[in-house]
Amino acid sequence: MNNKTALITGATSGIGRETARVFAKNNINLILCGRRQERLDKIKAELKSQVSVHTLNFDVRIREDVFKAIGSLPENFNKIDILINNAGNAHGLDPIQEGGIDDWDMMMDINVKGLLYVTKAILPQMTQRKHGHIINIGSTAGKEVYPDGNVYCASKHAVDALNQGMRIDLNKFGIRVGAVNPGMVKTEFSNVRFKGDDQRAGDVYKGFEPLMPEDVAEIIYFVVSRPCHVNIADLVVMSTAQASSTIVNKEL
Ligand code: NDP
Ligand code: 8X3
Repeated sequence: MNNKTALITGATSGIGRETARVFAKNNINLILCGRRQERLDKIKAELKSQVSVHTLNFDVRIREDVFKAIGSLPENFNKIDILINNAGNAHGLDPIQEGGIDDWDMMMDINVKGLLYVTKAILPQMTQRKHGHIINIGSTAGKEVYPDGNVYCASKHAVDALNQGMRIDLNKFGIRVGAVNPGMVKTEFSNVRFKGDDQRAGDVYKGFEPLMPEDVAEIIYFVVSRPCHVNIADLVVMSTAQASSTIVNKEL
């Protein structure tokens, strides 16, 4: 994987940050994106002795900022081989009749439109070079719908559809497109979903062994390190204790 460059959105936490660490260990140069500058600085300081690291601070919801940030990449970072569309989150867990419209806007704007903006900004150099690998981080919530998950599940079903659509449209350029769809992973995901109610967030992962972000990062590296003729198109991974969005064995 020497001399490859990956851009990871949502690299300041959870799955994105662990993916950055695993990629660095495997000599993949990094463009790390997020909104929390102090976290970007910290992860850059941690990894820069292993690989070249560039950070970009932008909100994936703000179209102009996405294009400006990606357009600002210096020469040595502007050929992106791997795009990890990871930035995303859930806001709230409410029945549809009680859901907050601001929460809905955030999920659709970040998980769907943000992913599209970043992809659109990066694709020209991939299509021109007829080269690239895009990994869309979906979710088991993009494969099934669970009670009160309505809009988050819709946003991840949209990622599932876009993953298929991108793969079809980019096929003629030889660009690989695939999704990694995790079940429950212990990250800041639930802290964000429950708006800083850390007790409620912690309870989500109590009584069973959930996936850790490292587990997903290792899988993402496996996917991107396959030979060029191999494209893992769609991968679902859950902890052993989890059988579906709502069935979790707490007696293992
Ligand atoms: P975290 O909350 O730990 O990380 C989310 C990342 O997304 C952060 O780095 C955050 O960075 C970034 N992000 C959020 N909003 C924006 C925004 N508007 N603009 C730019 N970056 C943003 O959660 P996870 O690591 O768990 O989530 C990563 C992905 O994995 C998401 O797409 C999530 O839906 C998906 N996923 C998570 C699962 C889980 O159970 N944890 C299971 C299945 C899928 P910053 O705040 O610095 O901008
Ligand atoms: C995150 C997994 O089950 O909390 O996408 O929606 S779940």
